[in-house]
Amino acid sequence: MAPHADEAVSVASDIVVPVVVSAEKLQSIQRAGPVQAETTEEAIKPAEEATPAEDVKPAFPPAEYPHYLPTWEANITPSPAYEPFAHHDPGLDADTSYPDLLLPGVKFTQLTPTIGTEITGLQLTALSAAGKSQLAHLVASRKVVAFRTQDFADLPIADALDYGRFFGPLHIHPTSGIAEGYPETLIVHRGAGDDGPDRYFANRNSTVAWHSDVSYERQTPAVTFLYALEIPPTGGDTLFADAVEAYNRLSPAFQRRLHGLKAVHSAVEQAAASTSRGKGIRREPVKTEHPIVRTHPVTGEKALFVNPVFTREIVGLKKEESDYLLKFLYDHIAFGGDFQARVRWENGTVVLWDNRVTQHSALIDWKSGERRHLARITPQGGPSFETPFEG
Ligand SMILES: O=C(O)CCC(=O)C(=O)O
Ligand SMILES: [Fe+2]
Repeated sequence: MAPHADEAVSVASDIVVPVVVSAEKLQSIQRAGPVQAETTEEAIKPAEEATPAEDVKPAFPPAEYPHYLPTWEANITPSPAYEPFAHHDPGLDADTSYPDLLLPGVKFTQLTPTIGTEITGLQLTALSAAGKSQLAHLVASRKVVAFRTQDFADLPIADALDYGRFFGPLHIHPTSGIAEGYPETLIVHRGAGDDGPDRYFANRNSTVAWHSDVSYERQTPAVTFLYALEIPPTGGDTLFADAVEAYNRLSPAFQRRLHGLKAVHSAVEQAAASTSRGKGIRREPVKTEHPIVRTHPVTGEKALFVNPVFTREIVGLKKEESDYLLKFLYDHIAFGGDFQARVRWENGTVVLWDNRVTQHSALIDWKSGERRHLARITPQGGPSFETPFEG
């Protein structure tokens, strides 16, 4: 499945630039499949474009949230991989009638039957601890929830991070751009006037890259926050797939076969891609085995947990068998328009998804040159686990 191109092409959530690497380096980073890096700014943005000053192009206004522009630390020394840690999912404590969410004036709109809810009339920043626990349960159940007209982006960054910490210890991305001084942020940014898509589409057909964030970690992200800072008038929606419904659509015979299988997820290629662009890494890359059918700790639902960005192989199968089965599962999720939701961003939108039971993809589909700028906060959950096939 690995492409045999002259370039390693990385897709980011916000901008796309082909990255030319040596054939030798290519071999070391190209086992992954069509997309080498997670959809993060650092994956494609040339280093010289990373500074706020150069981000201001004459025809476009400066960033509205300059303190959130992406930066990279100079000369970082990688920390050791994360050690295991205890995690109590706040969704376990929730009153599932959602009394703190379903308040007068609050409107819930279901985007599709199984995945996606849009909420208006409720400020996230007004929620008590009980409300946040209900939120964790709601996000696990509905998979992705979009809150409109929020004041979250205007909080001091330290306060936004404290909010996220309620849901789990915050992940520090090994390679992404961060808001200066805040390594627990991940910045998604396509600069104003950037022509990256034109260069990318010269060689590729689509920017779609389904993934679950940093699925190579032993304790992968749980409820994840992405909030709009500046959004183009049209374009740059985000696709989400319901990995529980993807599992449920399979025949019992196929489900049974998947149970007990584990797949390897790898950070190695993402780290190599960052190093090849002259940027350091914040943590040593890891490889982790996760069950292919993963049970959610709060809802008990089973989800398919393999993705083409980070999953490499199925443990115990020969290469052709593993490639064949993984390709089927990737295609099944990618083609599942009848278990996907598409979130349209607006200024003030905050989107929460549960990375254990969903996959998502950025879309780089606008060529008008407007800036697209978002920030992610990534609470981590407990280790993955599987519960037996029930028939
Ligand atoms: O830019 C987007 O729409 C999504 C980016 C992404 O994959 C992420 O923030 O995890
Ligand atoms: Fe992502």
